[in-house]
Amino acid sequence: MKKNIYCLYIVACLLIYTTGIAQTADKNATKETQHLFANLKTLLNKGIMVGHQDDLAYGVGWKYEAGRSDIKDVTGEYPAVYGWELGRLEIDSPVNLDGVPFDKMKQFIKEGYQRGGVITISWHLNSPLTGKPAWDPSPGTVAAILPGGEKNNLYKSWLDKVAAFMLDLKGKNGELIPVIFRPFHELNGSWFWWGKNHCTPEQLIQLYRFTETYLRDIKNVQNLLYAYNTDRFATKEDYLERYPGDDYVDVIGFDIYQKGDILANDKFIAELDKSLSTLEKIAVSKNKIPALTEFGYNTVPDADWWTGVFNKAIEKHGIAYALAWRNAGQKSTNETEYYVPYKGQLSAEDFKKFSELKKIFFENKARQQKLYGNP
Ligand code: BMA
Repeated sequence: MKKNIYCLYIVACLLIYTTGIAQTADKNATKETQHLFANLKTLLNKGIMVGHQDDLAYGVGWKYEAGRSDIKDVTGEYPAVYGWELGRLEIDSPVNLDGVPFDKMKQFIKEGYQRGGVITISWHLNSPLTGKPAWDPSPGTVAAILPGGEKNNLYKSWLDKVAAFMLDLKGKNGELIPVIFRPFHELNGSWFWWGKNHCTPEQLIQLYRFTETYLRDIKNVQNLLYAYNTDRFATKEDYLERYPGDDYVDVIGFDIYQKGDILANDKFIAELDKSLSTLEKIAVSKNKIPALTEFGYNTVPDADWWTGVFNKAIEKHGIAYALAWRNAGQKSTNETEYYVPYKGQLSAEDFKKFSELKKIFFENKARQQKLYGNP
């Protein structure tokens, strides 16, 4: 009898192993990081967390007011997910490319984590070849920073700075704060130097793997989940063209923005819905976490956009989160940019309604999930 029970135990272990109970890409990830990964998977059956880029730093018409957030002004709650951006950390600038001081950013990250929220970080790094911004598509940049390339050492020195930043994010008990890092985002577009027309799929894959291996195994950064992040895409094959492999990825996502007239609402719903279905299928087959890594409709010019358009597209789906892009407000270029309403904005009431939907999670419901606790 004892022998049978023992055999059953072995079979169960083998089954768990072969059916691939998911593991983080970093096998030595910290306990909290592994918990976050497991808990995000469970969350897929419960709700969708809403996030916002730079939420605590500024909003439309304000900057650095302690405790303020456009999302909180409208809904009474902070977002569940906080997006931050490292562009210009690599050149030792004290502020990022959107003017956010890195020391303040670290503090905001701690606050968000302490509230039970999730942190995700993007990196619009300059071109290591030309020193110009990420949008400089000078040919050969990716080739130059790969091992053997003339700028590989420079690129490694930039990764050293990213590593130091990540390792400086600590919670109350000294534990490292888990971060969903999404390098080389929108990699199937051609507006960044790492984009589709500026390198081969093999080069991008090599770069992604090099970056991750360097941070993880050379710099011992163990608090990262890695996101593979395209822009809008047509098919599964299109989506996976530059995928670095299951061993390198935890979260899979894409970025999508509604543009133009509200007459295009139906078209946007259809595209987002279809793309999310494809993403979910890929996530199930690969045991990864699907997420909408960036979204928005600039200046939200539709009073019912949140419940009438956005929620219609996402409600049937099991994604961990959706991150709205930043509320820059009036920019120095005179353009206006914001993706969530501020108090009194046309779509503010509808955003509040959206925040009260059962399946939509802001700060309070996210905290109840205890995303960093033992699953
Ligand atoms: C873009 C815009 C820019 C910003 C960049 C990086 O989408 O918001 O104003 O500099 O992202 O955050």
